[in-house]
Amino acid sequence: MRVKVVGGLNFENIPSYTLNVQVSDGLLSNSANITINVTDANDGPTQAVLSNNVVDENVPLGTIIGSFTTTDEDVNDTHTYELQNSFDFDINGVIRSPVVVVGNNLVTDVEIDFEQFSSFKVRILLYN
Ligand SMILES: [Ca+2]
Ligand SMILES: [Ca+2]
Ligand SMILES: [Ca+2]
Repeated sequence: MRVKVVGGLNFENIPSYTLNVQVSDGLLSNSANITINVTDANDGPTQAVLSNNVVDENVPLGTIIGSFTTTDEDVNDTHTYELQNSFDFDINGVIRSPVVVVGNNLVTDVEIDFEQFSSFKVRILLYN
C-alpha cells in the first residue's frame, strides 16, 4: 500500500490524519486505522509591523521610534531584526543612517532635523 500526499500539509492546521484502511481477499475483509503524524517545520515569518513611524525632530539620540512585531505560524519562534539599508543621509558630512535597530526597536542614531529631512525609508531584514 502506498500513501501519497496530494495537498500541502500544514502542522499548524492539521497535525495528524487518521486513515481507515480496508483490506479484502475477496472473501474475508478487515480494516485498520493508520495515523499519520505531521511534524512541525519552521514556517517563514510572513509580516513585520512597526508599531509607530512618526518621531519628533530633535529628540535625543537613542529614542525609540517604534517596535517590530512579526506574524509567524510558529507560536514559539523569536525573530531577529537587522537594518539592511537605509536611505543614506549626509549628517554633518558623514553619509549614514539616521536610525539603528536595537533588539526589536527602531531607534534614532542622530538628532533628526525636520528641515534636513522629514521622512526616510529603511529596509529591515527579518529572520527567525
Ligand atoms: Ca505551517
Ligand atoms: Ca511550523
Ligand atoms: Ca517560523
